Amino acid sequence: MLRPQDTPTRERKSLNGIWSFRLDAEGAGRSERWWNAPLDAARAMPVPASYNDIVPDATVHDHVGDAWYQTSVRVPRGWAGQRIVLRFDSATHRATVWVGETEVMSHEGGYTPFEADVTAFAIPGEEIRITAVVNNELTWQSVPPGFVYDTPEGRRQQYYHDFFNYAGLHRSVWLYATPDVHVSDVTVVTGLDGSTGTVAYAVETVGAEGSSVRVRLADGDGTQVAAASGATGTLAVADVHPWAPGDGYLYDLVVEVLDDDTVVDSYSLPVGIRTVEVRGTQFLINSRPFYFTGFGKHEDAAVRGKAHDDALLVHDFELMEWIGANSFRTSHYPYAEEVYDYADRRGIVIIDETAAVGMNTGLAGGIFGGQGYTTFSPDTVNDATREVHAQAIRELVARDKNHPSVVIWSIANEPESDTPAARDYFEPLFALTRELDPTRPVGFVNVMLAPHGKCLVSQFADVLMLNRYYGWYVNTGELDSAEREWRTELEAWATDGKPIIITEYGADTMAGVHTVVSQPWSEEYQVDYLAMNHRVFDSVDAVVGEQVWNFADFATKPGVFRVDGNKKGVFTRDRRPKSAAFELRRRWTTSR
Ligand code: GCB
Repeated sequence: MLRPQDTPTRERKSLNGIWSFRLDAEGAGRSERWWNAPLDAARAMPVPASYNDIVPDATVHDHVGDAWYQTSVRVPRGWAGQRIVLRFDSATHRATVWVGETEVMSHEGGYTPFEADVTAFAIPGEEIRITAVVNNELTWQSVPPGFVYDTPEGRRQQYYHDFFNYAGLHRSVWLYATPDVHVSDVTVVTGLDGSTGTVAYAVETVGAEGSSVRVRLADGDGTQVAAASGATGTLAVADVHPWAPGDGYLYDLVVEVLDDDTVVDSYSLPVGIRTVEVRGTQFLINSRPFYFTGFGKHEDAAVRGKAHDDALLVHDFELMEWIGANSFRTSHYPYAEEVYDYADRRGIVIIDETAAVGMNTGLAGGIFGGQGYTTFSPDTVNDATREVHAQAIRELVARDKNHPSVVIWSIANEPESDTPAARDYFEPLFALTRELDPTRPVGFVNVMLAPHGKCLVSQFADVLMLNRYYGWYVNTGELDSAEREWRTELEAWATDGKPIIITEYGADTMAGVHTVVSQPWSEEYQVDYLAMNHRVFDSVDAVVGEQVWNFADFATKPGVFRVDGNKKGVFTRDRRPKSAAFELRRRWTTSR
């Protein structure tokens, strides 16, 4: 799905700002048709933002159910005769939207965009009321899964992932206009052949019968380097400047629909020309071995929760550059599109993940309250869940397929993967992902409970991605035995002959806690823990990357294992460095 743009033929209007907002735990709004009038008893709510931390009130913070958002906007009068589209960059975890009294769309899944043609209701020059009901309930058929249960004190929600279930309108909302005849999708696949780059393109259009398509590729200085006619084709770029890690060089592909010589629609796509390949145990970008350094991150910050924020985006990328990180994983859901655009420009490499996290009741078992559920069963994660998961993969690939920064699709984080049911669940999802995008390696993130020899899902992956906590959740405080056991397991994985990326290793650390004898939770222990891991990685050739868990401390639900959230950050939640930051910087900025 193409992002809204301002081009010679297109215009967009941001609907960000302060909206009216009302919680609806009883679900009365749907039967009382709250969209039909200005929201009663509404309070102010910023968009984009998670609503949870905006108001100092537990009923907002811990709300389970519907939440209503409403705003009014005047449709630009210059849009007469245009096709007008209403687009939500995300609504977590699902939403239904009305324009005036008409329902225009519903969407399942909290981290990908959705839109509707609202031309019929959006009269240029007139005001329209936009109402969205956003629901944050997790079920066994949502991605991520969870369940809601009743208590005498009200409804509660249980989920198996380790971050707070922030909800609301986390990203921008747009009204935009395109011509009736318009470009509806563009796909590019790039290649390198010596000093020549190739850009295979495919353009989809709507209403363009009798029109023609023209594409023009310009370099970073705006000089045209290639052009072609037709909806599909391949452009050749002599003396190509490839996109590469640390060198986010982008060309600009302008796609035009022409009626004779008149440009009817115009869309512009940044294109980075690069290749990605798995060869043996190597991960190659532009045919050169690439070693991932960086983090698993979260979209998470004080007050705004999971909302996209340009200031944090740029700050985080500056910190990543400072520390020598060349990559990150969008743990554990697709991030805002602004993040990928910026990663393209900065030459930062992304492992792009779906929101399929916490599909593992074993992880939350025992004292965490797994409550005896089996992960895969007709009553829990089942065929219907898999269809929702498949749709999440389709939407992820459709949204992010053109980003040079995205080099791996991660279809799940730490699902149960040591049972035949898990194998049967995942095999078709790997096939689907490869069918949607044959150009990028596909993987999933393996959990410690499914070590080498037990995991039945890693056989389908191009790249092995492992989360391991030797020295933290096991061998706690005992880095010597942790090192020995970790090395033994990693050497076993290396026999699979695939590249291995350690997608998580980390130790909770309270900033400011220091111990002379290195102890868990101290800054010294985090440093020693990372150093131990690095000795293990450096002794196994198949390891092609290390991403520390986590870039920064982040919010979780309360729990006896969490002190004001997860403290495995190398930076605090407000981005102050712990001692480990300086150690990582030493390792990652000295050339390997
Ligand atoms: C994991 C999960 C991550 C958690 C982390 C932890 O394995 O993938 O979401 O936050 O462990 O800190 O326990």
